[in-house]
Amino acid sequence: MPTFANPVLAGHHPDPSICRVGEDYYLVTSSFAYYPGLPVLHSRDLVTWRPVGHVVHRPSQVSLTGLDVSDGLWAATIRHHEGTFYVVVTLAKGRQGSVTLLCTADDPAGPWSDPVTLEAEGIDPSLFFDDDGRCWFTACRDAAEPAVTGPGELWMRELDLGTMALTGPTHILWYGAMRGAWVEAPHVYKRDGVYHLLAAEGGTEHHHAVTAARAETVTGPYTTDPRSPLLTHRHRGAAEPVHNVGHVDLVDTPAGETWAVALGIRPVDGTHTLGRETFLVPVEWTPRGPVFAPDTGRVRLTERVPAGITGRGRHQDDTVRDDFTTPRPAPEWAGLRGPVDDLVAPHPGGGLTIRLSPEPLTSTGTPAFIARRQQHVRMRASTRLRFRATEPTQEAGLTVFQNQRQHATLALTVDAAGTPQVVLTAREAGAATRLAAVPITDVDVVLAVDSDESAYTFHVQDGATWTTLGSIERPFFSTERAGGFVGVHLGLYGTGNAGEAHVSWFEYSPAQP
Ligand code: 6LW
Repeated sequence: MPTFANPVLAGHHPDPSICRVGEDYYLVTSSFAYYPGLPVLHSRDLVTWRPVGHVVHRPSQVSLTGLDVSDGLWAATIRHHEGTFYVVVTLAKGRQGSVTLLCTADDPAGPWSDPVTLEAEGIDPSLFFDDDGRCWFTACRDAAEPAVTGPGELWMRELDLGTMALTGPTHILWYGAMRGAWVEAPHVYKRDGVYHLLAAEGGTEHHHAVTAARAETVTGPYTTDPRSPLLTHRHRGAAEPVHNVGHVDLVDTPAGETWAVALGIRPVDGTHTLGRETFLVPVEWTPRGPVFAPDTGRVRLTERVPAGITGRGRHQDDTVRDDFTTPRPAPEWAGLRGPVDDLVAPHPGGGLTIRLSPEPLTSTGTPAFIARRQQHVRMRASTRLRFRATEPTQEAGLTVFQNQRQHATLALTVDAAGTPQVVLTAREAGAATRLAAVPITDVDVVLAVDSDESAYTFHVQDGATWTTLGSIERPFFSTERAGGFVGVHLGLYGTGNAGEAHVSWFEYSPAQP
């Protein structure tokens, strides 16, 4: 039987939401303070995905300035109805929902509309289009009476598609199956005349789980599916390769199957650095409701392919070399909190120019920085960089970036006497530790970082000579250590009052297992 490898979207791709139009699948994931925001990916087979655009691609749509990397755009839902794509999303501040936004587009590659602000509290908004054309908005929020109902509640209001505003009464749908934990990530589906409400409970960490309720009428009353949780790895031991499974969205295929996209992580010795990733899980509808992974009850690293497609390798396991020959960096690259077009721009002759900015990586502004996800624990990221600093405050280089408080830099700069050098620095919670500095003879060098299960190791090639500056243990960059919701990114950056750095190429190379 042909198989595919999970996760189908490796590295930081949390909170997946999916819809299908004909033979085309579209998926969005959370992007937090990265900009452009809310990547939209396209697939014909559910296994191989290609980025096609972003929902947030103009700074006038959303301001992310001042936000922690793990705030910003959380847990969007994408739906298609009568020729229009709809995305609802939370803008989070201080780890709480602040505003709920709705954007629309005729083409999921964009352009997307300016957002409409919905009068909705809480997080994890979703839309359900019923057979009669009415649209129902759901989200989760703090429960009014947590001592009675548990901490969270799922609620619903109608969305008037003419005025793009919520209308009519608020319906409280459900408090979850487990009650002890917040209930979130609601999505409603209709099957054989029954409304199925799926949710996530237990939090996005080890206790994450998919639970369900059902109703005869869209607004309820909803009764708990007694099989809940329907999908979880909370009961699995440390040897289980995939953990934190939950936050699903369902899609029906033209071949008559149903599949779920789910969030999960791949920890190594109890910590994870790649972030929350997107896995694909088969679903079978039974009279009792959806059954996830009917053969095993588990999200597996190797799964049978959806009916109607042939097995294939993941192109995300290929080496990617970027010479920056397109007018803009490829959609895999993102900056922080706003456009960096003025700061980081492909050079007409190829390569990338980084105009140094005084905004440091430690700020909550928009530094001269672009990054792509780390998608494999074992990999090498390398870049050829030319930069002549005139003072030690000017630096350009490669960064292993978890967030503005937790990252490492391998920087080309000068010492106080003006001698070019490469410096390795680790930053954690505001404290910078200079781990190594090596003088170099040429200001055109290759900077490289290798990672594996134990560490990230940093190197420079100066002329024909490779020098290893040092290693930082892998858990330093983990979510367990740094907190938050994002995975490690590999970035190119330049900090300082003046100067330009030139990147000839960047290469990301997964090590073959
Ligand atoms: C997301 C929510 C969650 O909105 O984390 O804990 C939030 N669970 O479902 C950010 O990804």
